[in-house]
Amino acid sequence: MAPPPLQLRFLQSAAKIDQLPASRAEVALVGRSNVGKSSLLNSLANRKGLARTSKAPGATKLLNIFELDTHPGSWLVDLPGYGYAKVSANERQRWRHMIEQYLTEREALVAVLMLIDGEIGPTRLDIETQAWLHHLGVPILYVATKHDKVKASKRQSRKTDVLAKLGVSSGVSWVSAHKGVGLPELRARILDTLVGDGPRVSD
Ligand SMILES: Nc1nc2c(ncn2[C@@H]2O[C@H](COP(=O)(O)OP(=O)(O)OP(=O)(O)O)[C@@H](O)[C@H]2O)c(=O)[nH]1
Ligand SMILES: [Mg+2]
Repeated sequence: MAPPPLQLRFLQSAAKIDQLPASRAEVALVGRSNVGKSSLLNSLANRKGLARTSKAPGATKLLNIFELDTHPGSWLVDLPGYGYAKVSANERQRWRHMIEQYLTEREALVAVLMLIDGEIGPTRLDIETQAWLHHLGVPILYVATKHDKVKASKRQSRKTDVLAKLGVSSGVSWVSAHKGVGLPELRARILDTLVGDGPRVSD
């Protein structure tokens, strides 16, 4: 049976990991600014205003923690995006440090959801981030967003292209936060990772 929307509750925001309480397990949303991280989090919970979203990149500025009400201590963590050129160099550096510190030092991190813009495909920065996550040894669950923006006639070739660029043969969840595509499967994958048998990563 498909799992219902995740019962997520906003717990707190933080600029540094030492401001966070201990948790049992965490999955973080990682990806370019504007790729749809916060929108996806909202649609996983089926609650529009839970995480702040915006047409303009740079909506998420802190580590934002959401706890599964059904499993206290199990978190989804919404991170700021990377690659946003229009903020000051200082601010960009600060975000980068915050994301890197979180991903390298947070012990309860069990996997990341790495979001790729389905309309654009993996960018050079996405591939660099992927390599860095591999280097850190963090399991990656791939998600391609904005399925609704890819024309039906292009979907098959785009799916093949995304797999090829990521260098995997399967394991990319295609979703649309706006149309609800792919959400039940992704919820199941996340629950497995956070409270079940561990991450179902691609090869
Ligand atoms: N068409 C379509 N647009 C989407 C989808 N998901 C997100 N968007 C749009 O993409 C824009 C960015 O969404 P956010 O969820 O704020 O992106 P983000 O990755 O959290 O961005 P930062 O917080 O800046 O890192 C918004 O205008 C969303 O409405 C989707 O599935 N389909
Ligand atoms: Mg965001």
